[in-house]
Amino acid sequence: MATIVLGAQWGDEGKGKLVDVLTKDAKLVARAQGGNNAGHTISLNGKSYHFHLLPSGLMSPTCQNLIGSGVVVHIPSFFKELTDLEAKGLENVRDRIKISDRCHISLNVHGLVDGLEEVELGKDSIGTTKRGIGPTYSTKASRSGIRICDVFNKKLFDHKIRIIANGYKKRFGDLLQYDVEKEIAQFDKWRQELGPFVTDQVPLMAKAQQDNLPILIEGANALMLDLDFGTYPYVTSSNTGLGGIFTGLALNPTKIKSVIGVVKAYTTRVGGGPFPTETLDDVGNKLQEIGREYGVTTGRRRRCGWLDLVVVKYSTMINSYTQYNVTKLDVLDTFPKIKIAVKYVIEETNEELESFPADLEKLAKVKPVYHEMEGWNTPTTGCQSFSDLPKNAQAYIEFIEEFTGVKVSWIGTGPGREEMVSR
Ligand code: 2SA
Ligand code: GDP
Ligand code: MG
Repeated sequence: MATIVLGAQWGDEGKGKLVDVLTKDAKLVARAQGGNNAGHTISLNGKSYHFHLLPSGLMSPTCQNLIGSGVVVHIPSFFKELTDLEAKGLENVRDRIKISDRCHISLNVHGLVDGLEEVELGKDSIGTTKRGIGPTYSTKASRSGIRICDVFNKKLFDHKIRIIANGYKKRFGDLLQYDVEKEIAQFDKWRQELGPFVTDQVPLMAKAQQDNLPILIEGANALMLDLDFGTYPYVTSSNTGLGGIFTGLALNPTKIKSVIGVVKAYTTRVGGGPFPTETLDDVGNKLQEIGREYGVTTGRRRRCGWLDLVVVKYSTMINSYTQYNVTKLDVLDTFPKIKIAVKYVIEETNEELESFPADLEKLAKVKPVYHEMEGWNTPTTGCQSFSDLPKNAQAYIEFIEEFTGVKVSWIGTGPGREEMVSR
């Protein structure tokens, strides 16, 4: 049976930590979408482990891991991440990771083009991670992409990469400082080393499901960055919602045990795009500082604001969460008053919106309506059970449950593996 972990807001909710907590019961941990734009941090015994492209299931020494076919793979980053994790003391990582032969390759040229496209957009830039995610998925959709299986056919690979390079050269001219022959030579080096990691994911997933193995699926990025349901065009280029799990893995929908929505106790966003509850005052700065809200991949400062239940409810309608993990509750420990957005209104017309709007111009005019609650002014870190939490913190969690109709089964009270209240 499969457990799916998905981000319910704009990412960095703490999915990696929940995956780490649940990995002890899993035999296979799989990623289905995104690439090395993701950044999942796991803290254990005072050490921090960073995952970008690899599944966080590598933390458990007994767990097999899979990079599913919907993921875009930057090969140098794959090897660098393996080496970094080994240097931190994780054992047998190379024996516990497989990559689907259907994954598309993210080339160095895709990363360069990502940067040039952002410059072209000027003030409207998306604020991408510049990891080449958008260009790689564009190449895939335009049917000129290179898949992992193509790497092992040198003639085909060299032909395809030259076509991609030529196309970009025509578009960007001298702005594109890229030597295709150098990247071809790098692949000549990687080819042999890559071989043992590559697998046909379809029978692997089928067998795991036939054998009823506990499978854990790790979402990357989050619903509001979904290519179809997010704040388009300020999104990433994959389906980060439930749909992306099916296109990126051969998963039997009747074998899903739960879909866990990870909800940060406040909201953050990294990069450009609308963010109705963003607070640029002291509250935003305090959340940013206490929550240590910096991008794991790019080091960028994350924008911060109060919890937005309009977003969480919208996300829930799309992803059908069976449970939530509310994370970083401890970050709110010292706030005397805490606000939660419960609806949006457009002030000039007094129109109340039913759901999160598609139209960004409309979204720019919305004013969140807040429900204000008393803070708890008591540390939550170290609480072992729900009843240990201060009464006002319990009320905060219960408010989320009543508003959305979804049970909060885990509450994060610190970055460490043990700093998690289960109910
Ligand atoms: P991209 O690079 O094409 O996927 O960027 C498109 C948008 O998606 C956002 N995005 C992210 N948002 C939050 N966290 C992400 N991962 C890293 C992290 C980000 C970092 O864990 O901190 O280190 O900056 C992530 N990846 C992509 C991105 O900001 C754009 O808004
Ligand atoms: P992900 O992309 O959803 O996996 O999240 P990130 O790893 O990018 O960002 C979450 C950050 O918050 C990481 O640095 C985690 O170590 C940290 N974190 C996760 N859960 C908690 C929590 O409950 N409390 C605190 N204080 N930090 C947490
Ligand atoms: Mg992250």
